[in-house]
Amino acid sequence: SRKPAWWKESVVYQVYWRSFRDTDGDGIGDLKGVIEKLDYIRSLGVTMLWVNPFNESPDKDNGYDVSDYYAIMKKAGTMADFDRLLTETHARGMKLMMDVVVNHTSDRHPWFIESRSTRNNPKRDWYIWQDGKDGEPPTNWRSYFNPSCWELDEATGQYYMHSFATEQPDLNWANPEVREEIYKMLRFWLDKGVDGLRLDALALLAKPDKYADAENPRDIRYLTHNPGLHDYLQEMNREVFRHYDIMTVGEIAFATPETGVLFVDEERNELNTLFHFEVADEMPEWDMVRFKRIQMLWAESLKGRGFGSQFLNNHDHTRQVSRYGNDKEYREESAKLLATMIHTLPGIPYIYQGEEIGMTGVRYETIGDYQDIAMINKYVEEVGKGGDPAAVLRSLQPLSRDNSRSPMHWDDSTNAGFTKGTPWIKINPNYREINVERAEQDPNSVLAFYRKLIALRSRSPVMVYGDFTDISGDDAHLYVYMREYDGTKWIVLLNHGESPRIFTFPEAAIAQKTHNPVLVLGTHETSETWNDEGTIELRPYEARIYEMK
Ligand code: TEU
Repeated sequence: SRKPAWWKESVVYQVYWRSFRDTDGDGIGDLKGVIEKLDYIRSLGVTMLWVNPFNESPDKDNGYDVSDYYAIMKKAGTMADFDRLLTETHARGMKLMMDVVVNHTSDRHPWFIESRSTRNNPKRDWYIWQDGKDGEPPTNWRSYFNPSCWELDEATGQYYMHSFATEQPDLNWANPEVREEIYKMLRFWLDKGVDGLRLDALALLAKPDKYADAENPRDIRYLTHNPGLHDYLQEMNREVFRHYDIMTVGEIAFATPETGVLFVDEERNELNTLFHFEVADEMPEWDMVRFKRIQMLWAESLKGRGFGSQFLNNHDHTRQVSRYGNDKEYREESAKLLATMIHTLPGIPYIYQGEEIGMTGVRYETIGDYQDIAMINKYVEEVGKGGDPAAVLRSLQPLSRDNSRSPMHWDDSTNAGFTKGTPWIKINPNYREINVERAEQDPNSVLAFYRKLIALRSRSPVMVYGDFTDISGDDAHLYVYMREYDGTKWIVLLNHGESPRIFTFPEAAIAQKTHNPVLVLGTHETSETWNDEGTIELRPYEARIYEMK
């Protein structure tokens, strides 16, 4: 995995277009809005945009329910807008990554409409249909968004499977016609010049080989990593990926260091990179010791074999400064510290829109203000079981996907400069304080820091290809590691916490400064390094990167 490749050097900026910039006043962002802001995105120094799904869709799950893979959602714009977005992105030296949803379609997709029409329709087998068991669903499996992944189709008397919402029936990947149709669709977009694919919910493509009850239905791992999955990915690579100079990243739920490497091992010809969720899904709040262990195990397992990703938030996960930093007294400091960490750990860094100005999670007052289908379904389920509505709402707020879906803050004008209409989802009231315009005027802003960090990567191969060694052990707040590549040696020091802390280097050689440490970048002004005893004091949420000259 040391072999240089452009995609390994990527810094990706995720654009949740419906919440980015609205140009036509309907309250929903659009592709024209993304085009309008391309110079801003370019100014960050990122190399690639990941744009969330914009295919035609009834929009039950914000575009993750596609009804026409060859058309643009009307809310997003037209095919001409898309073509211009691609050209304009390329004209600025950046690449475009599309988000493709191939595990399921919308229930309004013509394939599904045909499939459900009669039991002997030629497309019946394009989805997963099963008979019920004694008037009950075929199995006790849950879906991500509902108590059951099975929905009875009254007309034909069978159940179809949906791993997500009822309106998102799962495709049957065991059927070669389905696979060929998906490959054809991918080629259509790649032939247009799309440079990358973010492949949604990939771990779910292969279904369990037996339709039998799960022992613990709440742990939905059984929906993922089933036999046949890697055959599909190798076929997809053979049929599509390898014929284009692209970057592929798979969303692989429940990937572990042992199973994850199988998706990205360069010898296996499946995907370039993956997202795993050991942090975003499985670490509810900051846990430094656990985080270090996760990083170390992934670094060990990917070393020399494949490439991973680094992210702490996206459109499904609460904003990182609120969840993993301190969005009150240390909002700017902790936003910078988390950024330093994500950009200096091994793997491709992802920035979710608004993260670069330290946007925080939202708290809407009523369930009616929330739009996230996952949250709303969970609310209905819990209240239905007798939960107190106010308590249920409170329990769902911290991790609601809407935390990161509230619109981007451009300036302090009405609706944060996002729209002249009524926004589809409420704006976070703190936009007057946290917005791009204001950040642009402050040389010490989070935004200015992101620009420095990203520029640093473009001239520092050590950030991309460097070996990684954690030298901080199990310290619960300090994270200190080395990156080394081709004679360049870096030491990154991070103090994740609200009090000053002293770090003592374990290794005598480093402590004795056999090299001269030069500060490459830091979150705070400083002229000191470590002293002769090999100790160094870091302020709350301070991060420093040293090069050993
Ligand atoms: O998410 C899939 C998914 O499994 C997430 O719900 C989960 O939180 C996690 O990140 C993976 O373990 C994708 C999309 O990102 C999400 O927005 C869609 O709702 C979902 O697929 C269905 O298409």
